[in-house]
Amino acid sequence: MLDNEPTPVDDRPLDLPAISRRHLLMGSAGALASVSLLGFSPLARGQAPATLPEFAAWKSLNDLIVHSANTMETRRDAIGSGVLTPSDKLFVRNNLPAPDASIAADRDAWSVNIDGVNNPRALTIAELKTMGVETVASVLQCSGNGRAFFPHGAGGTQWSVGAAGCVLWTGVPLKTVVNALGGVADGMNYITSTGGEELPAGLDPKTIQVERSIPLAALDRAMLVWELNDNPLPVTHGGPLRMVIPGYYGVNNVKYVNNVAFTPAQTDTKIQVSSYRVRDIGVKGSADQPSMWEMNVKSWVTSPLETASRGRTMIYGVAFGGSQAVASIDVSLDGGQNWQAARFLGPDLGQFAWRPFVLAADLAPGEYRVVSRATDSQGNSQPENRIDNERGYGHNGWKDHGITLKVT
Ligand SMILES: Nc1nc2c(c(=O)[nH]1)N[C@H]1C(S)=C(S)[C@@H](COP(=O)(O)O)O[C@H]1N2
Ligand SMILES: [Mo]
Repeated sequence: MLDNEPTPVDDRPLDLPAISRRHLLMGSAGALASVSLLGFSPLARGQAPATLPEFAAWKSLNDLIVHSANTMETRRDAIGSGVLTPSDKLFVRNNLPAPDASIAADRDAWSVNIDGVNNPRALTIAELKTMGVETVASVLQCSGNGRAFFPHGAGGTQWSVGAAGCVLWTGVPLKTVVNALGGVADGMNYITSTGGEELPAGLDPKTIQVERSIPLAALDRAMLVWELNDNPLPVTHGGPLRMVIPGYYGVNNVKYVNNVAFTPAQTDTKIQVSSYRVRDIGVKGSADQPSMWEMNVKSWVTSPLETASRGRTMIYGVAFGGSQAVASIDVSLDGGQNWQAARFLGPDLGQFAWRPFVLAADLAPGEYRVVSRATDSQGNSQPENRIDNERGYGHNGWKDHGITLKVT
């Protein structure tokens, strides 16, 4: 196994037999060192490694909870009240070991094959950069963000709130590329993106490859991205090139993308067919269940989280609409009995961005249950309760995301 997860493993597609670990270690000496340093050996739950894995060594350790060598989340108290998440605080989640840093040695030479268009061909980043460029702010969030709040013990990384961040992506809209290649071929219904990780030998690629299909309608927002927060996209986050689908869960944002195909049907990879499927507890994943595509409306308080002094307290949090813009945010200090409108803070970076919020509260000594509830531009509000499901996906219930504040 590649992760520190007990079985059933995670929202990742991997159920690798023990021998496969050896295949995965066959890479460069550097990869070998980083693997043995943090180990893919199981860590006891709650026992975090004290260091960052080599491929994410540039990250801010103090701002992260390191769940495993492949999974790091932003600490709730490190999210802050900023409009954007600094790259060194952004969560990391890899289903497969990250490729070697050398894949970004010559970024402009990275090539992506575009298929299922009228004039299919491969394009380098250098060529993509001549076709068009846009910047979008969007929330990147893992499907399992909030999994730790499911009482049935949903298998996988026990993310709290920090498997999410709001960042700037710069690249070319996929639609621009497709138009330059004669448009989408007839009869195509999905956009299928393939991750460029090297796959271990001896295993059926379908069971491990990160290849995801999303509805063709997402062509209006899809981007091929080479910058994160105004800097070259780190390999840690999918550089040199990544597919970004604003408003869609993290897994659809394929890193190290080397193939984009317009396809009549969804890919038959395991990560598409049976992983990332929402179903009742105890039920196996299958293609007839909803896939983790568009995100829903969500918010949480980020400060203060435990204690405050009596008097005026500024309560901060973040809110986003998911696939829609967020429209309003309410905060309750008594566990959801009474609600007050909070104020959005800072510039609005658009439909797919999150918005920090703040509520000024005058607090007498005592205990407060602080919860937040966002509403999107279509009038959808966060539900009170989570919808229980086998893998703990898509949790946007406001009750579980609350905090208990002691005011003295
Ligand atoms: N090629 C590739 N793309 C990938 C993954 C991966 O393992 N390989 N993980 C996916 C998942 S499950 C998530 S949540 C996001 C995490 O992105 P980040 O590591 O940049 O935060 O990347 C997605 N894209
Ligand atoms: Mo994810």
